[in-house]
Amino acid sequence: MLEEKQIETEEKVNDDEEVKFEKIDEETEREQERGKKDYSGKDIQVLKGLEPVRERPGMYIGTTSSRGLHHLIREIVDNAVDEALAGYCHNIFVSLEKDGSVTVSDDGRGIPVDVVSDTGLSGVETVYTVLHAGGKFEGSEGYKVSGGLHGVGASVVNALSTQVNVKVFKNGQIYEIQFLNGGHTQEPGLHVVGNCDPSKTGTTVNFTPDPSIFKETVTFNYLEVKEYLRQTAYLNKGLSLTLTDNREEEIKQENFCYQGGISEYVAYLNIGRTPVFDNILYFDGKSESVFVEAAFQPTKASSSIVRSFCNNIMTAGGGTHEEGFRLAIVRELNRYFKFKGWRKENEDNFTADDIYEGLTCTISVKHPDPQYEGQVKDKLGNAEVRKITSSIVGNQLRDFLEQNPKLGRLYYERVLTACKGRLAAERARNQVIGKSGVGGNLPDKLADCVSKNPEERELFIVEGNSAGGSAKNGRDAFTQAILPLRGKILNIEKAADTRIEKNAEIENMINAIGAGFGSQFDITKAKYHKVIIMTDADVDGSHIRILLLTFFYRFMKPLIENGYVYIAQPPLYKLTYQGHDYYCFKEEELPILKSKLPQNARFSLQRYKGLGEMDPSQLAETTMDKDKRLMWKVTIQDAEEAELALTDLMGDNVQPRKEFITANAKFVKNLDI
Ligand code: TSJ
Repeated sequence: MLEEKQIETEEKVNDDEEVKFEKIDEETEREQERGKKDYSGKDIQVLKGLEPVRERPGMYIGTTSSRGLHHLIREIVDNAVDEALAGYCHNIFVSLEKDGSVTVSDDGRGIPVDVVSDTGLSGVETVYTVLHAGGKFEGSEGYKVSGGLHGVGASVVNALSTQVNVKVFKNGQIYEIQFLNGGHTQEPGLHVVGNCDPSKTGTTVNFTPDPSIFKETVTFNYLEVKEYLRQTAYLNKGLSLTLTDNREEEIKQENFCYQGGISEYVAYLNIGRTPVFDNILYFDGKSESVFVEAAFQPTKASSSIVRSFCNNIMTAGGGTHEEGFRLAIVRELNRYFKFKGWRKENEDNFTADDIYEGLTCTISVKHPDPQYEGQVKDKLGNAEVRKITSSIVGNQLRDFLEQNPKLGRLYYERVLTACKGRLAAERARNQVIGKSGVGGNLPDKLADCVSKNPEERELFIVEGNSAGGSAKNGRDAFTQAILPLRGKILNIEKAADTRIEKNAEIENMINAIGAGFGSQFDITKAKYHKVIIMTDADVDGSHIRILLLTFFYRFMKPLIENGYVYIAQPPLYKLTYQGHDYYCFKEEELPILKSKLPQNARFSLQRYKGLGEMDPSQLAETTMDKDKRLMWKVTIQDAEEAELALTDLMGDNVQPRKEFITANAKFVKNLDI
């Protein structure tokens, strides 16, 4: 699946400030260009249109990394999907070619070839040379629910390609047009190159991404394209998408076509989870030009999976469609459970958390005028969608439950289990927190820092008492706090939610961070904006890191999501030469350092086996000093890997376990090479 959450953040920052200078530069550069080359009138027009895209590709596709490269395929495929949404296209083919280009073709009506009055160009040329041209010549039927992250489309792909070739099969004729070097139309423009069977219609596009734009890579990743096509197939039931890889000797081809649409998507997401019952509930409907589909199935898993989309674009930030769905199922299930007498009138309603535990759902809406919100514009904002989704899902769920009381009962039992777990956890938490409100008492072992500003406060979680002592003596006591952990912390894989805070080490961390844990965790109360795990660069250290990461992932997830969790990287070697100390953080740095010394230089080398071997000043200088240290910010992916690694660590056989940690966990690899 193409995940877009991070795309926009990087390059959009400070756009406003730069614009003025950009404009001037752009203008002078264009003057120079004109002087240099003899462009035809048409070329200049095209250049003017697409030049901004080449100058600031990030503005149009978010990033020029590998992710942005794959976005090109998406932009083109989305056009063909639009044709499928309009009901005219049933098959889409995507081929990764040997020469580095991509071919996308469909069996739709073919892009219009007639002249568009607005632009004076053929439909095909308009689509490819005018920014935001999409939808301008839309037919009368239906609305355009064009996808595309930024809704920009084919012209942007053209601007960022060295070559684009478009063939349209229509009216028994084959039309062709070629663009070179970022959108320069080649003479004779759109022209007829032959005849075809009048029943054959469609569009075929071949393009080659420009390596001077996509500096990181112009190689498409089969798996990434595949996941996007798979997702698109789930979201458009019955639409067939075929991916072919022509780049290797052995040609690879896969087809995705799901008659079950988003219900089949739920089944796919639930591979490896145990459903409460076999049925996947599916509801759909249309109101005020908004089409809503939702499919869901409860499982015995502890986490929920929610995938939502608007116009086939994933809305990772959720939004009004997710809210409407949630309102509907929480309301209707509670109403039904009480109506049945399973839940007594005087008992509390189940919370959304109870009802969502283990739930897998996909929600897809089609909206003629979607509004996206949030920093990365991945949250659906249209307010009316909340009510529309809620009433469509609510009414149909009500009918479904009335007709399927057995499934209703199973659902009730699942929700009751979740509720009991939640209440038990709350009781346990109250016992711990009890007397002194959130966070309980500060742990005795914590050497806190002086500053009261969470933004500059750092909490070092340090393995072992001796290292803890060094860290305490070497720290900057104004901003750096030390919490030593003794021995192995509780293995949370085994511990139920209710037992978790009974463990002294875990309790200490919860109290030191001061923001609660689990569903009650409140990131705004976190007393440190950097929580730094400082463990030895050996296998035991790796194990403790895995446990800590898994703990944060399960019980303080926002801490990771907000980028507050770090792993300190202590050096592996200290080389002393002529009274100066040089530290190596990675194995491969050592030979490089040695090669820089004069021949026959006399130096001494110390290999650090653990944090405990460093004296306070060394530790402070190498691992804690804000200017010199090497730290690694933990991502959700890291934590997920840690969780997986932990699951595999649970066997009783120690040796394979150790091998596993060393081989599989990325954060271990980075440290232990
Ligand atoms: F735009 C594009 F180049 F990215 C592209 C467009 C790429 C691919 C692979 C397919 C398409 C495309 C466009 N397929 N089908 C269409 N259909 C139209 O553009 C079209 C056809 C007829 C009418 C009409 O009202 O008669 C309207 C449209 C938008």
